[in-house]
Amino acid sequence: MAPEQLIAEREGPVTLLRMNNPDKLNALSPVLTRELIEALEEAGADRTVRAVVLTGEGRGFCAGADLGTLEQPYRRGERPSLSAFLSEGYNRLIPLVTGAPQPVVAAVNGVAAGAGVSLALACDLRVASEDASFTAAFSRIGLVPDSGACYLLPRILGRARALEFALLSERVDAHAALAMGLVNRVVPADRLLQEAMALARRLAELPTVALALTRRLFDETAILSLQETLEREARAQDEAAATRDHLEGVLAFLEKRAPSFTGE
Ligand code: LHQ
Repeated sequence: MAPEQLIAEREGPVTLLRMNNPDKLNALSPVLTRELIEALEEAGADRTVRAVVLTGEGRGFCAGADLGTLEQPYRRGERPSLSAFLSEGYNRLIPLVTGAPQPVVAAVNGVAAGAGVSLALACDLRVASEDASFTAAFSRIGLVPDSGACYLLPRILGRARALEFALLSERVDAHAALAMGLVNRVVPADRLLQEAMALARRLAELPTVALALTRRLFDETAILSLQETLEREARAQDEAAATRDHLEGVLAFLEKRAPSFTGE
């Protein structure tokens, strides 16, 4: 069945995923969440996909959980379990981004709120349009940050800025987001996709296995001692060294030519 709320396109080695629920600023409805999970599983299983770009249609990147789905149960006085909701949805989605075998770039075209911020933070790099903005949103509805935000926010922003962002839920514009380190670069709105795709193509030419191992090491070693980190790095280095791309990188250097990496 064709996806209803996600447009998946392939441009050479890059998969472009466009969230397409624009009337709700791409809020993560159950349909969109499922379709993102399926598309990321598919990209993750395809070794010819060497980078993924995630963006939103319309004026939103992603407004977080679709609060409309809570309306009926809440009005009936029911309190469905949010932990069950998270386990089935966002807690499956986020690791598919942070653990993807290829780099994932967020092209943040508009507002990102709640789990939409978490989704952007889960990506390896964030390119924001000048029209983008960010708000934690969770505290405004009496919730705690979820979908990995409690792990990612303090690591990306530092504890003090992360707490300010999470507690106040102020709307931060693209330039302030750049100054805080929330995004990697800001570009004019009409160049966003072009810039994000160019970055993804650059990433797609790099040794894919080593890139994924680098990200995994950063995540795994965040809570380890230096000694444990040295051991993890050494083990991952054996994995990286077993790739064809490592051999190619070394030989290309010795032969004074540009390397041609294949992701193998
Ligand atoms: C929306 C949404 C939305 C539905 C805009 N849902 N329709 C939560 C609960 C359950 C399980 C566990 O996890 C979570 C995690 C979370 O993500 S909690 C955080 C959920 N997200 C929010 O609280 C954000 C709610 N949205 C907003 O605060 C604003 O819409 C933002 C700041 C994103 C944008 O503001 P504006 O630019 O002023 O746009 P707007 O408010 O006019 O929104 C445009 C439309 O989108 C509007 O519909 P309408 O029919 O009136 O045109 C909104 O109702 C709809 N929309 N976010 N999350």
